Amino acid sequence: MAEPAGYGEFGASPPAGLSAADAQLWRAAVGVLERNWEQGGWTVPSRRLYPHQWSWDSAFIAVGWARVSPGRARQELESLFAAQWSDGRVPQIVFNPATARDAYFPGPDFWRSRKIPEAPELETSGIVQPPVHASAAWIVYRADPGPGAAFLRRIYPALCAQHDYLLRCRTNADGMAVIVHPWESGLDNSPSWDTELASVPVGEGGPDTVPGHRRDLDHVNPGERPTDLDYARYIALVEAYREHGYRDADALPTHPFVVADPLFNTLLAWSEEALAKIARVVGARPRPHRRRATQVRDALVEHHYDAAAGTFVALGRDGRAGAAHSIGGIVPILLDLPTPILDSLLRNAGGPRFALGDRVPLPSYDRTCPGFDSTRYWRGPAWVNTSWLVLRGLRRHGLRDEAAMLRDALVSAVRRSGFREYFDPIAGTGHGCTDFSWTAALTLDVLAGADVPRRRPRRLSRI
Ligand code: 2M8
Repeated sequence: MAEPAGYGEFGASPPAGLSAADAQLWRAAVGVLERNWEQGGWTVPSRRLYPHQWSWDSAFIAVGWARVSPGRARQELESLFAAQWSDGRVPQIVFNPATARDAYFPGPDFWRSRKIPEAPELETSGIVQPPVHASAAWIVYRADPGPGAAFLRRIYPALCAQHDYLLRCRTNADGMAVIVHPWESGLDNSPSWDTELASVPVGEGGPDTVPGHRRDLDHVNPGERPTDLDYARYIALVEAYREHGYRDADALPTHPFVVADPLFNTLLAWSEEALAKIARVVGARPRPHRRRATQVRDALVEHHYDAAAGTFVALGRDGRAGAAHSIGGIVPILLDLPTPILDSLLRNAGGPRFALGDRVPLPSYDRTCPGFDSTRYWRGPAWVNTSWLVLRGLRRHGLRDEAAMLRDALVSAVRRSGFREYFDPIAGTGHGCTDFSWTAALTLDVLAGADVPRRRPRRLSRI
């Protein structure tokens, strides 16, 4: 399915017009992607901490490759979709057969995908990640429309199958896609999941016993990772889902964690919008995609907007709201929203909670909340991917000044601290692993100037 690499169509040289410092940053970012590229046609998020292919990482990474080598960008996405299950799900992890089976925990022996009839030949995990892939595919196409059109024709059916799976097997009564594991959110230990996770029964060894060796702790300071109790629950949730052969119809009625998440659904709606544009290129019908994008957006606004908090919140199965003021509540700015909601999101982003305008990108969690932890993973640190999504949203709404501030914050955090996995949103220091692929990839996109608003689009006053 994948075409030859074709590396270097655009070359590693920075685009004209960058300052000397930005040009240097550009070359360094390309160097990270180069070092993390695997011969099979995809990029590891990090050589040691994440030595396999991750689903939404590949989408962000493809956006970066598109600036340097659209051939590699296309390969990145196509190699991921080569591991799509026959039911349409795109797995969170595709295990690299050339990597030691115990290099990452939980690895292929834990997931046991070979036992699942719907799973592909390559071993994978059995859960998904946020569906940002169609949006990435569109960006990749736009970078190189010539060969990009054939790429879109190849990947369009797989992208549709990915979305159909979510809408067929994972949609709740509100019309929102649900996640069955915090790992599916991409924001693994966000305080948004604390309430739902608290009721997940843990294994026989006791609440803090992880049945396996946590490889992550060999590479990163434990104070910057989820706790053992979190991991005990993560493992228990996979076991509960795996027991049902990862079949949603069987698992979901009793599954202990079923959550509708604003970030996941925003990316679903955004990607449906992208599918509408892709459909036009490949000669398919855009309207069903536009309709779905609107339906998901409307459900999000109707059921997940917390007017008192001025942000979007996750909801558990019985409607219990997760903690407000996660970055996931601001990411819906990517969509067309009623003006009062857009204004509230901006107030939140610009106020003390998220401090847009500071020298660092947006924190993953409210800086003013007692649960905020500036260095522990998704409980506070600033991540480049979520800030990039907000940046795209600011650009969509023509918010030039805010977009410029966030762009500068992103670039200066990386310039100061390197291509780290995440950053302390107050001190600006880098944390987690080094040479992290999506940090490098999205820095390339930002440096290339995609954040400059081109037009002032219509704002919806009501839906
Ligand atoms: C992190 O998640 C993985 C599990 O998927 C882990 O902690 O081992 C998250 O940051 C996730 O969003 C990301 O896709 C993954 C790989 O970068 O790492």
